[in-house]
Amino acid sequence: MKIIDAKVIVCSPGRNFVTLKIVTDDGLVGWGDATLNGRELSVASYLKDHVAPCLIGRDPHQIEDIWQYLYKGAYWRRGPVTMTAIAAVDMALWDIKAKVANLPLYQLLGGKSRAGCLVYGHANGASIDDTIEAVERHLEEGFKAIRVQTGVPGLAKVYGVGQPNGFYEPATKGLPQESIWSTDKYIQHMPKLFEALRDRFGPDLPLLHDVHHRLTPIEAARLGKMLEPYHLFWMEDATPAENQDAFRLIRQHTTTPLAVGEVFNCIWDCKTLIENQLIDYIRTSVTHTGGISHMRKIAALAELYQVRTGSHGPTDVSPICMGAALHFDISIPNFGIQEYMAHEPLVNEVFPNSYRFENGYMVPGDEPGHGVTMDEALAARYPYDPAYLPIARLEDGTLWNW
Ligand code: GCO
Ligand code: MG
Repeated sequence: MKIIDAKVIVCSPGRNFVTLKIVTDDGLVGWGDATLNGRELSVASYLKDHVAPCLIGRDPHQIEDIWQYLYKGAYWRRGPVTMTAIAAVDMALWDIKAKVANLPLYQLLGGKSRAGCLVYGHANGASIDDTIEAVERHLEEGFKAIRVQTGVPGLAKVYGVGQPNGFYEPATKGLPQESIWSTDKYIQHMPKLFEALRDRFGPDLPLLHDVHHRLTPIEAARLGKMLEPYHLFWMEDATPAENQDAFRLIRQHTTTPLAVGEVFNCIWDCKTLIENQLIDYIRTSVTHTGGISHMRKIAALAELYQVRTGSHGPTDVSPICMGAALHFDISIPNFGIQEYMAHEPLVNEVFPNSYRFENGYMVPGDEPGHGVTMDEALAARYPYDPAYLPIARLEDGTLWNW
């Protein structure tokens, strides 16, 4: 069998997605997600101009060899653009291999290690009361684990906190918007939120919180300590993770579990944190971290240290990523939790899929492959529309960490 076409499709059914379609001479099609929020066209070009020509004529079964060819052969290794492009190829090739085998992809990855994948939804509100209502809505929908974000008194806008209906979209159309950030105001407010949540919902509900890289190491240590009485499932991205020694400092001060890695793109980004047991959950995703092949290596390394996975699953990766992620999640021994921000109905029409949310868990479909395809004709009606994440500044105008 040979690859005869590798086509890159950019579309924007409400938000931008980059998709790779690999076609074989047997008429099989494999789909990969290559969406890098706010930098979409760089991955589209990397794939179209530099990767696709190298794929034509290759045997799609040689997944590991093609992975190594793209990683080592490029000379320039790692980085979000490269690793997202390789991920899309990897996902599409696993999709094809599973279709040839006539099996759902998880069967090729070792079969099911669990009945379903625990997911967490996003509850957020401008005030603590609004946030409590958002948590109630999630419980009614069946969620068994919930990430909570809330507005901070004195700050006009807080990233991750949406409109009155609770929905938020990370990127906005046009150039990046700017908002003002105050760490002091934030840190003083957060314990009040979690105290109110525990009062209302009791001790059992798994609650997660995302700090979005905004704190210094000692501030993160302080917040982790302040939140200990409310025993979070995790505190995510407490500091920017380029300085990984920061996690040593945070760890020395708090038992609040730590999650990091949604902006990591390869195993080398994870190695120190995992081997030194400085984190509890690794948040790399199939789309941004080299695909299923590379994610399996990261999970295997993490398994040695009782670090579990908690993959990034925002609306800014396509349903193809969610489909592939669920086959990965259900198969590995050290799965922890999967983020699940449901896509808008139109996105699910553009990317028909068979995964299901059932009583707090997600399960992949059972048809051959990863179970997600694309309606190219529908996608063509929604051309690329630039959108960007917002930017944070301190009250004195200093550009702050994202
Ligand atoms: C999360 C993330 C998102 C990101 C977004 C960036 O935990 O889901 O932090 O909110 O900011 O995916 O593209
Ligand atoms: Mg996050």
